[in-house]
Amino acid sequence: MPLVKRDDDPEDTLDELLQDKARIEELPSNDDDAYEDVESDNSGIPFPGRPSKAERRREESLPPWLQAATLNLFHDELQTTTSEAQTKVTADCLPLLTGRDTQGLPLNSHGLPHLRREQHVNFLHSQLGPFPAPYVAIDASRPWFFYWTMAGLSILGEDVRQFRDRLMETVRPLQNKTGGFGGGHGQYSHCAGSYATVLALATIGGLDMIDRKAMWEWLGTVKQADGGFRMAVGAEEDIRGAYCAMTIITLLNLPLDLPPDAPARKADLTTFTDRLGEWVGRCQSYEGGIGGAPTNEAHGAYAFCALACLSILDAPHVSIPKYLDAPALLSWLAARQTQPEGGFQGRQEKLVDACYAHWVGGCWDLIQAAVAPAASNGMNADVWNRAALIRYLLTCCQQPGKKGGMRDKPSTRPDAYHTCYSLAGLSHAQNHYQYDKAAPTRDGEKGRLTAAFNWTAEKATETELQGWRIEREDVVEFVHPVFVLPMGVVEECRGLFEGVGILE
Ligand code: FPP
Ligand code: K
Ligand code: ZN
Repeated sequence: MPLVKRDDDPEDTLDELLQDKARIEELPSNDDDAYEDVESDNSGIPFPGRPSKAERRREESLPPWLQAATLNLFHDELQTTTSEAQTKVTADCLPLLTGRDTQGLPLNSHGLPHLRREQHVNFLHSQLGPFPAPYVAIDASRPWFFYWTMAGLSILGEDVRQFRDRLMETVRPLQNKTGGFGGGHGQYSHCAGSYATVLALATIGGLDMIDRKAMWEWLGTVKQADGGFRMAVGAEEDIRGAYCAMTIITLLNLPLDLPPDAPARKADLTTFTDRLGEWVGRCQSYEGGIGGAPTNEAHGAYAFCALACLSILDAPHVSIPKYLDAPALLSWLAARQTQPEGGFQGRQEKLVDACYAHWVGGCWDLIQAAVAPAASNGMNADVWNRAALIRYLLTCCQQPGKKGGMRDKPSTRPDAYHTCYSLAGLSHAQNHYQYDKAAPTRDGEKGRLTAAFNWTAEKATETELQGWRIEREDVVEFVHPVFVLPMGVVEECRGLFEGVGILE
């Protein structure tokens, strides 16, 4: 952050600035009473927003233009709807982050709440339905509920195969004869509904109920001449479509060749991947982040779609720098972690939200594999704060009481979407994911995109867990960095249709 000088005193020279810098460096940073306020609140968690006495003394000894308030670290002098909303969120979060208010949750030895596994499992079970009448408004999102619940339960370590028959019966009417899945019975096929259904079916081992040939043909109707994908025939073309379509193609091992009748063939495209990387590249905005479509505002959810889509096309260190300004994206992503909350916001000047623990938090494995490959111990490359994200999720986003589930932020109610993506975000923060450049392709995989199958996962060390103030029992399962599924499920999918054409 640039140090903006606020008083317009022309007398201040570079010499003075340097003297102030020297003074700051001399100030005690670790004196004995630095944490006295923290000790008194008994949580053992360093306070992110409220300064200790020593910090206050240090702050007061600084020239006014270097003080936190001047630098807008804590408050914006200009009151706007945006700044008021931010102030309120910070006020809601601080007591939870610092352990002043533990919401009655059982705490670990560091003073952080334990992960409420059992309650979150129960909450996700409740999200399988039946639902009260107002849920009709999200009828078209039914496949998402299948995915969020199956993925969320899996990340918590539950065996979801118990839902196999029930889920297959439920999604059967959603599959259209012309290929793909709609959001509900009788609805047109849609990339989002198809993606969520394919992923949910994958978790329960139910992919063979899919008509792969029809899916391939339907996807051919949404591929566009400019390289991107529409969400449905005649619907918006955006980067969700690109990620969803490439995920479906890869997991189901559909041919990369466009079907003979695909409209994009008229523009001389012959495969699903033609012009796709270039189209994704066009979604990068002047901010460095990724918009939903070319010229749109950058948003974290779309950054994940872009990085994951490129990581399907090829190895991340090949495809990401090829189509994106990766350093600019890295820098944009790094600015999305909010303080003092510690979670991620979706875009500039907006509020922290737990779902971005995945949409932004899931970008790190992908982009770091491209531009900041980890040291051999795999732990030195982070440009984000894992401990802060973990603390935000455990303290601010777990619904207290019997109900369980996870929420966007303390002022909101838990839902299946935030529960799933909070848990996925927790998994990104608590575990290590590496792209294995040396991973071999297998016999029978010629012509298939295999890059996304080359990820390995590793648990954190005891020292890391200490540093993040969590205990082993609160660590969740691995999630695949590209497909957001259990690692084992992806491995199973890889083998399932290996060498199986679409006419069989
Ligand atoms: C803004 O909502 C949100 C967006 C512009 C994008 C949302 C998209 C996703 C979460 C997922 C897309 C990915 C797939 C695979 C379907 P807002 O203005 O309510 O939130 P904000 O204030 O946090 O930006
Ligand atoms: K939001
Ligand atoms: Zn959210």
